[in-house]
Amino acid sequence: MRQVTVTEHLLLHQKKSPMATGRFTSLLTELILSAKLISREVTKAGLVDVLGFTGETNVQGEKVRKLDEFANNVLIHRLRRSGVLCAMASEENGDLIQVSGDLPQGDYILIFDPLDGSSNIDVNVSIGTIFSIYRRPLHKGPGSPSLAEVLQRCDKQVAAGYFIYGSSTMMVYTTGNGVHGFTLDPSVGEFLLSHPDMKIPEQGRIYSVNESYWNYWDPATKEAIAYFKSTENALGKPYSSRYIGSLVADFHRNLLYGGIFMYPAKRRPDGTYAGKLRLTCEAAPMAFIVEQAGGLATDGVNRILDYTPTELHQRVPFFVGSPNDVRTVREIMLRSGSDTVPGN
Ligand code: FBP
Repeated sequence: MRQVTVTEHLLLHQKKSPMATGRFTSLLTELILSAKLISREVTKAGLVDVLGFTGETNVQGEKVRKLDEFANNVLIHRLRRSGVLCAMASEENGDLIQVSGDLPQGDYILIFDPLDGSSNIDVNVSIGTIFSIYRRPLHKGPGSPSLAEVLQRCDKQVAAGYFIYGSSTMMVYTTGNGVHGFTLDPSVGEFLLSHPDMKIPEQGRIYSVNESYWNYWDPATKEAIAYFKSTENALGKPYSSRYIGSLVADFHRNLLYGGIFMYPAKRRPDGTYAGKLRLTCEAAPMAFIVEQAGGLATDGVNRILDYTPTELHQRVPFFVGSPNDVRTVREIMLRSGSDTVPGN
């Protein structure tokens, strides 16, 4: 296959995608440089002092890992200088990250999870960086965007993607014209097209969920998980159980093989239910990608892309993958009247 770089791919798709403007290309170029710097640090993690914790605690109340902080700093530093952003938001930062006045600005908004799969960071298991891009709504006057301008309906994303740092480093992204995968060739330092026009199989054969939370799920959720383990399902035999504990890695495998990743809502001490994964920097970008690949993404019932975030770090129950499987979960949740799903 002729070697096609990301920039070339964007230019090739210029006609089809209003996104392929020089400004978007420079945004993607800075994201790609950041990912190369993060990938280099991840691959030599055991040799340099980037394993373990920084001693800080992030806005999620989680202890910050050195590699997470490294990735976050690299992305903020590089993207601030892209000249095409007006604001950023990171899973690691409580508030919006403003692109200060003396640097050229643009009208793109970038939301990202600098290093997804934090429980796997220090143990050489695949992790990733997730990104989601919006345009600033038409606005009057100078000044940085307000939170309301950033928290747009999730189907307003103009691009989304992830980098996966695994046996190879890959980039998978969409601008609304299908999903395309590129593999980093370390010998030339370029991401080259390796998976054009990715499509998720209609029918899955893998289910990915952390079953240790069984006792925190509501009956409808348990019924849905039991479906994938039973012999009475669409396959006529149990789906294969695979759970890496890195959303990017579990999602990527299911995108290629067909399957469903689930992070259902868990019951909290006060008896209410809540999801774990963040809507803006995890669920929404993965939902845009999977739908562009022919799949579906819901909170069990409602389409993730129909959500309008109410806060930057809002969490949602998340079910994503092959359409037949996500639809099945929805039917079970509606039939059993799950009270974990907003508005159900
Ligand atoms: P981070 O972005 O902080 O890593 O959190 C998200 C995540 O690690 C996902 O990648 C993964 O799917 C999930 O949390 C694992 O959670 P759990 O350990 O509860 O199964």
